[in-house]
Amino acid sequence: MIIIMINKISGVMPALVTPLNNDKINQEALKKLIGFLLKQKAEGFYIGGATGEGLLLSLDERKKLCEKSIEYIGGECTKIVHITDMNYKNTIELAKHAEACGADAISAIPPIYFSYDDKDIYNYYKNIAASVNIPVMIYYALSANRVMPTKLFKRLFEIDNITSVKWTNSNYYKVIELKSECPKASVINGPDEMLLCGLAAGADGGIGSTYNIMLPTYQNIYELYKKGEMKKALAEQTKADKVISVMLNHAVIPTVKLVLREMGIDVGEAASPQKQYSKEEQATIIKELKDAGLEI
Ligand code: MN9
Repeated sequence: MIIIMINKISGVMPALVTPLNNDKINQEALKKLIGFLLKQKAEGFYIGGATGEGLLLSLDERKKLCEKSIEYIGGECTKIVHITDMNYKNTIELAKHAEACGADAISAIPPIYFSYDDKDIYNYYKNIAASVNIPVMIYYALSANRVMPTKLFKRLFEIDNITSVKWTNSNYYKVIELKSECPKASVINGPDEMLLCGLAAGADGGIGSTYNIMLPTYQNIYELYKKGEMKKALAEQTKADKVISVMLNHAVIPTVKLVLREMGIDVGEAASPQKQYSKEEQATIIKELKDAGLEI
């Protein structure tokens, strides 16, 4: 039996945007974006998830994204690679590939659109976990999944290398329950607009799309929360939420990409078939974001 050494996943980690050029990875911009976030002391990265548009990319591009991101990030930070594909064989191939590339963990969501019962979800994760010798993070996003009861999480966390969950869901009552029933589980907050709520419920960190453009704000929330300075933490969360409100009125990924381009990192447009804003729309959105307090 292989013993897996597992450090608890924690901290403030951007859900890395994938720089694209005609739906192909722009390696130079990827290096620049990672450098930009490392300079701001990102503790880890979530690669090729919803924000990274993994499900919209070809298998070859996803592998390249994984290889290059891990190479550019280097050894210090936590590297979590999202590996779900709509096709199960591809999922396992991506899981093994991520492990071979040096990922610290893989993350998966049951293929979106279809419906599953608890047994299907249990088997899905059990088989993925058995295919690698690195930790697995459950990606729990209600927009794509059915509700997973705490008893299902409990059974999943009995599997040695299932160690964490990315909680993209606003039910923090369930986070409190999960943390108390599964002490082993590391819970990573998904909704950026509620990082502080997640931390207050016991979350061990956060992963988010808007961390690409406001990382220091989320780091402040995390540090202030740890020091017990809740009023200041709430002020920082409110600052972030004003910006997020503007983004939610448009479309989050195309808007994050627009801001990064404005900051001088040419991450290109969101993958097809997502929105491409006209010049006028871009100017309006940037103005709204600046008015909401975003420093660009
Ligand atoms: O988990 C992201 N969730 C999704 C990460 O993409 C589904 C979040 O960072 C959101 O984009 C963000 C805005 O709602 O909270």
